[in-house]
Amino acid sequence: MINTGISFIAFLAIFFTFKCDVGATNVRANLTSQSYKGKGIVVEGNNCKKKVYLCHDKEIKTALSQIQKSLASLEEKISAMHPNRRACKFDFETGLSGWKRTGTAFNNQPTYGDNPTARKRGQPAKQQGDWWIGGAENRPSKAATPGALQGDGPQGTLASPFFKIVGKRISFLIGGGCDIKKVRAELIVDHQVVKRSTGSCNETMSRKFWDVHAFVGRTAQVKLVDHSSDGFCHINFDDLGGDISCGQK
Ligand SMILES: [Ca+2]
Repeated sequence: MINTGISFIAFLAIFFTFKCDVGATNVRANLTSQSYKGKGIVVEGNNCKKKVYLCHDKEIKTALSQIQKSLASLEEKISAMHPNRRACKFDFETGLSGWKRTGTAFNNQPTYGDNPTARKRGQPAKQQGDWWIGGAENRPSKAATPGALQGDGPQGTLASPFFKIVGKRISFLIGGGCDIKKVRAELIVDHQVVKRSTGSCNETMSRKFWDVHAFVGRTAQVKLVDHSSDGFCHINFDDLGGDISCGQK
């Protein structure tokens, strides 16, 4: 979208340099709602001391039509470059959807509903939707006993499908344990762990973000790790999304 935005601005500048002929090599065009309703578009060039109104409504409509066509063409070119890629997120509302387990810690996932509240834990999951990863929970279906636990004993990992990093930020909900050496979420790029997060020793999940601008264009995956049976050693997780796309390994 950044490139699209830059192209949009560049096109706008070039168009009004030609169309409005203000004699400036670098022209900045400001589009405001007042401009649309009023006399036209305010064009302010490097050599201009004052803002001037040069375009009437018909020219504005023509300009917008050409801009829209240009953007549509640009979007088609971007799509053609990446025919199999699509924006994606992982929220567990339809199951694990390609996530792969090792060990037994995640055998009962995803968890249905706010299971901690169902057993009066006093720490609501605050999950997205109905389904989430509750590392200590044992409610893998709507029919299962509300509030049931598997506890901290089982260990294992749960790895996401591969995705492509396409922007600067990945976001997710995380909760559960707080010893990052034992329980955590990892971002893995080219078989290397490049980011890690854990909970705050509370079942309630909160939104966290990873700055991934250094990995744009790289293939990655998220792995949930539970390497301990100690107290509060489980990880809660949900709603992984942000600047990622799926469909290509
Ligand atoms: Ca969810």
